[in-house]
Amino acid sequence: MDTNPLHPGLGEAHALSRASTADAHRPRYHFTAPANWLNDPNGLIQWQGRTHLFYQYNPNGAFHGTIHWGHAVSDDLVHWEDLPVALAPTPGGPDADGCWSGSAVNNQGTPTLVYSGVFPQSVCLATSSDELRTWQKHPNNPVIAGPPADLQRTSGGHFRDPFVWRADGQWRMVMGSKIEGVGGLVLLYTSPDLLHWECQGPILQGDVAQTEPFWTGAMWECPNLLDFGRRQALIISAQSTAEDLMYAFYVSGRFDGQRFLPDGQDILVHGGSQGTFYAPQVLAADDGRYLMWGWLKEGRSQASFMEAGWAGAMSLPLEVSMEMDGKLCVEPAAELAALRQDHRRWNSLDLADGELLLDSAAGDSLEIIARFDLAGAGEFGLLLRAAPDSQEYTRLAILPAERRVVLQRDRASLADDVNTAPCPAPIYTTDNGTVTLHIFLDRSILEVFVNGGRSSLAARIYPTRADSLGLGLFSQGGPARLQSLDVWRLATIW
Ligand code: DQQ
Repeated sequence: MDTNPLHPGLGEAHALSRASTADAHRPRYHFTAPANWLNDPNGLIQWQGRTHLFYQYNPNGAFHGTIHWGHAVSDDLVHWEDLPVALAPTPGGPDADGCWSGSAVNNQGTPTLVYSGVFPQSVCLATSSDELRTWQKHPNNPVIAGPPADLQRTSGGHFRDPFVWRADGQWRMVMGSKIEGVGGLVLLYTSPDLLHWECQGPILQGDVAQTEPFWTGAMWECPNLLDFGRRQALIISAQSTAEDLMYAFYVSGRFDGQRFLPDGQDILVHGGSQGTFYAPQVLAADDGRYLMWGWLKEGRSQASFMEAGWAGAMSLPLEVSMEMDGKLCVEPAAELAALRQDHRRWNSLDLADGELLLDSAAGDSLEIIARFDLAGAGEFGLLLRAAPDSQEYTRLAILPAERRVVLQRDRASLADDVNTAPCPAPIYTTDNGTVTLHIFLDRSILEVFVNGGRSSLAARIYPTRADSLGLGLFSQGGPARLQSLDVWRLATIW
């Protein structure tokens, strides 16, 4: 096998496979690893104007195991260049079983990764002296050997995903943890130097028995703290069991430096009961925006993705903002407009009961902005990846009476090992009776932003037929009115 210098052990063929069109499910403008397994985004940092994305990566196959940190860099948030794998487990070291998730900081000019060693779960450091290209592990690792003594037993040793920032002249860090039988925990630590840490206790604790308005699971992973000035937000990924990663949610409220006092919460990006968008990490960008990437899980069997040779994708670069009422909005970053090609527009279409395929806008790599009147009976919306004979299609339906958007996947794939459960997302407010769906379709990925990102959803679909490319409109149970429809084909980033 010829060797790819960036990814030892991988052949050139693997490295080039992202650019190939042979695999009909491989995204064209979402970031994926050159091959094999990818999960959480890690270590997001901007350094000398470039954005670095690290990610949980298994170079040994398309399955979760021997977790390394993959690394890529971008000048524009959209196109990525692979860099050498940043971290690999050290036999006999605190990360011998994997370099799990963590974050990156600029420590007085020294780029520093703060990551989870396993097993036992601990906090480790690595620094770079060649502009983030290669990384040296700190001789004092682990800098935190495990959860505080009183949590050692009750947490079952679950203690991971350091998220570090600087405030008031010290380093602060939140960690994910749990108390068995009680719920998830976010722990706060402080440090003068990233080496010596003091636990300040939990800032927020979940209730595993509470299932409304949604269940927050038994273990909290990948906490992020966002500061919007008057208010703050914690983004948390909820795990029910080690095998069952559910979804990311947020809690908004006030963080007083010791405790997080919540006054609102919601799912961050919807995706049905087995969510797709998970373990997001937020970057406080140089230009003041909060940018976010999440892991888009696979929705097909392990046998299928192992056969494909790759698993997992990053979400688009997303911007997170907070409304006056504490609600978080998630929108695609403006930089994505650079990918737009072949614009088509339709204005003022009255839809009778039935379907209308738009032949000039077919494709599997599309950006779509559709504005509908919310008034109307029954349900209406878009058909995506539709075969000409309707054997396969995905429906994105607006249900006005229920104030919901539902991604209906029961006909999305003829394969029998894929998740076809419906994905609902709420319509929170209408803009003058209009509902706007901003949709990114990238082969097996769908990301949808409703009314300026006041709610959003992400899902995976796996059409089997090469001609499942149709884009259309439908109305069922009454007429509907489309105010406008904009469609672009999006260029590939590879
Ligand atoms: N993924 C990492 C953990 C984290 C989990 C392991 C979330 O650090 O808790 O790959 O997906």
